[in-house]
Amino acid sequence: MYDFVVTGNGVCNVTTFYRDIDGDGLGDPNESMMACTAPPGYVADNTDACPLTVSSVSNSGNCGCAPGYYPVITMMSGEDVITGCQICPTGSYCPDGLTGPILCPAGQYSDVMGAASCTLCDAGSFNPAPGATSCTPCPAGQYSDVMGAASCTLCDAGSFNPAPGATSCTPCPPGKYSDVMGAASCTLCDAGSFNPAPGATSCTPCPAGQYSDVMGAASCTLCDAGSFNSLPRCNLPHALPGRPVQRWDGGRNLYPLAMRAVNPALAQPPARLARRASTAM
Ligand SMILES: [Ca+2]
Repeated sequence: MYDFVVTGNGVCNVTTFYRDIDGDGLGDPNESMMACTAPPGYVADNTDACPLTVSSVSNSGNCGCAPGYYPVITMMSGEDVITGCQICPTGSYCPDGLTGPILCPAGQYSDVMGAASCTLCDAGSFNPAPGATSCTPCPAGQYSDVMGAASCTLCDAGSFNPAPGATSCTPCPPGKYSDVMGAASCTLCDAGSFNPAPGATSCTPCPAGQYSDVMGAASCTLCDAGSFNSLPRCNLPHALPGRPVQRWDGGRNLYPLAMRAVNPALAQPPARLARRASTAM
């Protein structure tokens, strides 16, 4: 646009000048004034798409830094102007080139510089605090079956998990149990008890007439005549005819059991005790 005006010095060509707040030589097309010569802070150019971002630090038309970077702000001509860009540090993200760095939230992490977003913790791992550069495997006895976990979950009673980084827990196998949450291993059933199914929180005492002489039994064994003097078994060798038959329940207790009543064969003492037995009778 050209106009002729009369000034104190004579006649000049008046043209339009555009404000260049960020000093990059490109003028803001939305902020102009007429003058004979460029006023301070104005230029003839009117192609600055980002008047508050120095053109050298931004992509064309991107009024800020690239994603993954955060701006360096400098006060120029009374305005905040982006004069530089810094790469986003690890543990943080810079989503839009204008804000940040923002700490990755709990359950996420960033292990690279220049991240525009954070990464969810894998299932089996967790991260309790913001700003993490990695996630931590769930400890033994715990698990995480989702991504982005801020904490892990204790294994239910009846299940266990022996190693870190688990995404699930495993039911205790038959013959074992777990009566607590967060177990890294299951406990063997005591001798004298059993547990037939996976996932148990307790074991069951062997019923009368049965026994278990090992720990970790999935089932009990029926008493028979041959077990009469075979320790530790159903009966003790001194369980002579006429005296109470005692049952061994794993070494914890001995208690009378009327075994002969249900199994007459047990009334026959072994040869080693036959004389005493016959004497007793
Ligand atoms: Ca400019």
